[in-house]
Amino acid sequence: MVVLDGKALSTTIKNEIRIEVDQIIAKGDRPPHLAAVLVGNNPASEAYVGNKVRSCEQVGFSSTLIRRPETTTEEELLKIVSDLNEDADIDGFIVQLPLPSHINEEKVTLAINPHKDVDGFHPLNFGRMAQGLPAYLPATPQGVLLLLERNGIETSGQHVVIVGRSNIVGTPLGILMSRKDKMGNATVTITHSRTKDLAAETKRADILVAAIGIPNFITADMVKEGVVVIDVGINRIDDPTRKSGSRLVGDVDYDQVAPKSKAITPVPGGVGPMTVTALMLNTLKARKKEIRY
Ligand code: L34
Repeated sequence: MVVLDGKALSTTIKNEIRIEVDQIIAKGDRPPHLAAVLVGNNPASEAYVGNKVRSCEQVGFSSTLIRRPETTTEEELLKIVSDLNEDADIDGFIVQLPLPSHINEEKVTLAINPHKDVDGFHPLNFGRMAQGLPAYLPATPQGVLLLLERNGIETSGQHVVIVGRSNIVGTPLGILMSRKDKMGNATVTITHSRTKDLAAETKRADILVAAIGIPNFITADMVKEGVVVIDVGINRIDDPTRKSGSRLVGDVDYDQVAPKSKAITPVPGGVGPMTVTALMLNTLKARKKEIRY
């Protein structure tokens, strides 16, 4: 069994990005600049955005964190988005989700200039991705593909079973892995809460992706021997033995499933750091205006 170490790989890739940034600066150009908008005080969002800002420092990017209270109106947020769209010093930006319930996430996403949409959440980027055209790819699916690629895991001809159909993970990952492209050419099954016999589906997976948001949902009886397991879930559960009172677990029961797996991602330290690193790659692409349309 191989542990797919997302934390170590993200350090490697960030060092590669750093070399490119140093070259940009050596030419007398400015480094890439990412902005992140964080509305409210969701502790998970705070941690994720904190990791993004820290990663910017590690790769030599400029970063701007725009924090606004939970009470921010949709109109105020749309004004921030419009200002970032106009700001020539900002190569790309993200609005961290989820947003407070009084703000329409779809409206905010649509307001982002697709050329600065380093999250790849704008329908224009999503549609272009689905058609195999140059586009910003969403960070978590891109991070998963990088983790597979850099660990020499073949996807062509493999049966990939994805549990979860969200707009930011399950659906785009299914599209990317079934496309005729690098890290594609897989036969993809997308399963969800209405799937009739879930275990029958997951047991057929050569590569199983869990992205449902339910702690320890995938158990040993649901996978075949030799499966590659990608655990996208990050769930905080109570643990009185920790001084924080809690710990992070994935959607996969790691202790049970790992012994049956050929390779498996840990939580934390698996897909999460790769998501952040994929965002750094998109921001570098934005600085280099690599995605043209
Ligand atoms: N706009 N909203 C927007 N873009 C995104 O790409 C995200 N996502 C998801 C939630 N909302 C978003 C993230 O940034 C999930 N996500 C994310 C980012 C980083 C990590 C996990 C999810 C991460 O760094 N995980 C660490 C542990 C972090 C902790 O201690 O809580 C890990 O090792 O898995």
